[in-house]
Amino acid sequence: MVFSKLWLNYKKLDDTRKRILISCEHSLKESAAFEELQTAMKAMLPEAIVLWKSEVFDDDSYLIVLGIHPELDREEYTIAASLNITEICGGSEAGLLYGVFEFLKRTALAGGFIGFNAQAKPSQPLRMLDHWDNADGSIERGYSGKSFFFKDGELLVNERTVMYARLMASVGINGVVINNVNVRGSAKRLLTKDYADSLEELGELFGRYGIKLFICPDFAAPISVGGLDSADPLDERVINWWKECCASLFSRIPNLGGFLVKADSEGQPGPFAYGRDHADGANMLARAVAPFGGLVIWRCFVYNCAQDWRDLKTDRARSGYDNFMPLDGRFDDNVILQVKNGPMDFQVREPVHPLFGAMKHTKLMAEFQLAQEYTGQQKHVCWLVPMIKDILGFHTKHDMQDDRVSRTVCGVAAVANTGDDFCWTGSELAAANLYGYGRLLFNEDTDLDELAEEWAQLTFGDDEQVISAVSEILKGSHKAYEDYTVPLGLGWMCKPNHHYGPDPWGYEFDRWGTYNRADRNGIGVDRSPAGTGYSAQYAPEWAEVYGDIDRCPDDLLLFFHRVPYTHKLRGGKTVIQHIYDAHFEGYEQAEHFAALWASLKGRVDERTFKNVSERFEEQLNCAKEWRDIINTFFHRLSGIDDKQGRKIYN
Ligand code: BDP
Repeated sequence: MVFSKLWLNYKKLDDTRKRILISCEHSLKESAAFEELQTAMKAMLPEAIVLWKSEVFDDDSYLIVLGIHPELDREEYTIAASLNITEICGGSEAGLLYGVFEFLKRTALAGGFIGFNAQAKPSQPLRMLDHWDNADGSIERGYSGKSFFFKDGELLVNERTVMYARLMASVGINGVVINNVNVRGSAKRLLTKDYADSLEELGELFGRYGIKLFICPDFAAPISVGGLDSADPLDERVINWWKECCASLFSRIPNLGGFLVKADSEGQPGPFAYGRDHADGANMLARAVAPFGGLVIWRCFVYNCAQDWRDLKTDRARSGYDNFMPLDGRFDDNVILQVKNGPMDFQVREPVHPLFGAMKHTKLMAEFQLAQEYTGQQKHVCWLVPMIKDILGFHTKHDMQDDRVSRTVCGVAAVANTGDDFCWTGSELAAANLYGYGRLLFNEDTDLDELAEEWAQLTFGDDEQVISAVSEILKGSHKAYEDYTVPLGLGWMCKPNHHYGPDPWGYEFDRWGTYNRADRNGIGVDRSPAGTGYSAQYAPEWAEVYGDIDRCPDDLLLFFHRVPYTHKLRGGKTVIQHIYDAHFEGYEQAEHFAALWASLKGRVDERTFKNVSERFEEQLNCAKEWRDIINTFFHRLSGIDDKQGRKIYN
C-alpha cells in the first residue's frame, strides 16, 4: 500500500543528539501522542535512540515530558519548549496529541529544536469532515480515486486508515462521517450487525486519535433493513425500532458520535412522506441516540428539485430558510442543523446562508465543501481556505453579542476531498485545502499567508523558491477561478450533472432550477423584495444592503439583482465590461500560476511535479474554454463589444 504522508513526512533535523528521552506516566505509553512522538523522532533523528523515562539525561539527550493536566480544557494543550527539554501537557489525551503535533510542526519548520511557549484550545468545538463514500467504493463528487473506507461493500481498517487518522488529528479534526449522505446499496446495512465488527474497530482507531465516528443512516431503515412497513417518526413501532437499533449500535461502538442525516432532499427519504416535519424526524432519532450521548446532525439542504422554471417567483435560494426557520426552537438539545455555507450549493461565490444567526433557539453547524465539485474538481487549483475564513468571520448583524457566523455555530463540517490515490487529494495542491481547513477551525485567527507557506514547507521542503511560488499560487487561485468562470455572484454556468466546464444555459431551463435568467436585455436574478424576496431573509441591516441595487456588493450583484448589461458597478465599469475583463484576467492569472509551477522543475520531486503540471495543462484548457464560451455567450446576447477590442469568438 503506497500513499503520501503529506505534511507528516517528517524530515531529518539538523541535530546530532544521540538520545531522545520521552518521560510520561506508564499509561500514556500506549497513547497516540506517545506513538506519534516516537515515530516522528525516529524519522527526524535517525541516528538517535528513543527511550522512555530514561535516567541518562546528558548533553547528548533531548528530553520530552508529556502529561495530562485536568485543569486544562479537554482539547487544550500547553507547550514549554527549550533547546534541551520540552514539556507538553494536555487536558486529555486528545489535547496532549494536539500539543505533540504542534511541537512537531514547529520543530519541523525550524529544522531543529527551538525554544518557545504555546497554549491553545480549538476555536470550534466540533471540527468535522464528511465523506461522501459509498459502500461499493465509489465516492460521490470524489476527484481523488476510490474510497479508502469502503471496498466492494466492506469497511476497511488498515495502514491507510491509520495514516488518515494521524493526518486528521494533526490538524485538529475531531469528527468524521465515513459514508455518503445519500445512503445507497449496502451502506443501508451500516446499522446492522453486518458492519458491527469493522465499525467497532474503526471507532477504536479513531478514538485513539480524538476523532468521533459518525455514520449516515438510511432514514427509511425501519423499512429497508427492519422489515417494517413504515418509517413514520411518530409511529411507536418505528420509534422502538430505532431505540433498539441504537442501543445495540452504541454498545458495540462506544466511540460512535451519532448520525448525519439528509432527509427529504434530492430523493432521500424523510418525514414528509408521513405528513411529519423535520423536527419530528430529527427528534425521533435524537431520542434514540440521547441515552448514549449521541448527536443527530440534520442537514438543511432541503429544496424542491422539481421546481417549475417557468415560474419566476420560485427561488431555490429561499428554501433552506423557508423550510427550517419556522421550526426554530422545536429541536431537541442533541440535534444540530447542518447548514451549507450559502443558500444554493457550494458555488464559487454565494452570500452567507441566511439561517446563521437567525435561528436563535436551535444549534447550527456550517457545512463547506473541500471536494471541489463546482470549483475545478481538483484539476484546477482553488484554495478555499480564505473563503472559509471570510464566511466564518462574516457579521450576520443579528442581535447578539458576537454576531459572526463562527459564533452562531457549535461546529463546522466540510465535505472531504480525499480518496485512495497516492496523494489523497487528486492534485497535490488540493491537500492545502484539507490542511488549511483543519488548522483554521482550530485557530480561527490563523494568518493565511503563514498558513500557505507553512503547508508548502511541510509538504515540499525548505526551498524558498518553492514555498513562495506555491503560496502565491494558492492565495490567488480562488479569485482567478471565480474570474474565468462566473464572476459577480451568478454561479451555475457549469455543465449539468457532473458540474465541470462551462455551459451557460445548461441549468437554465431545467427542473433543478433557473439560475441566471440571461437574455438580450440583462442578466441576474432579482432576489430583492420586488423579486423573489430572498434578500429579506437576512437581518435588517443586510436585508437593506442586499435588497438595494446601489448598495449590494459588486461580487454578489447578479445573485441579488437583475440588471442591464450596461449597469455600472461601483468601480465605474459596466457589468458586461467586467465580465469580459474578469474572464481575460482570470485566464491570464491561471497562465501565470502554471508558469510559476513550471519554474519549479527540479526543485520538487518528479512525481509531484508531474502530478501538478498535468493538472495545470487541464486547468488552462478548461479555463480558456470558460473564458471563450462565457464571453461569446454574453457578447452575442448583449451585442456589446469589448472596449479593449480583444478577440471574442463569434
Ligand atoms: C450537491 C451534490 C450532490 C450532493 C448534494 C448534497 O451535487 O451530489 O448529494 O449536494 O449536498 O452539491 O447532498
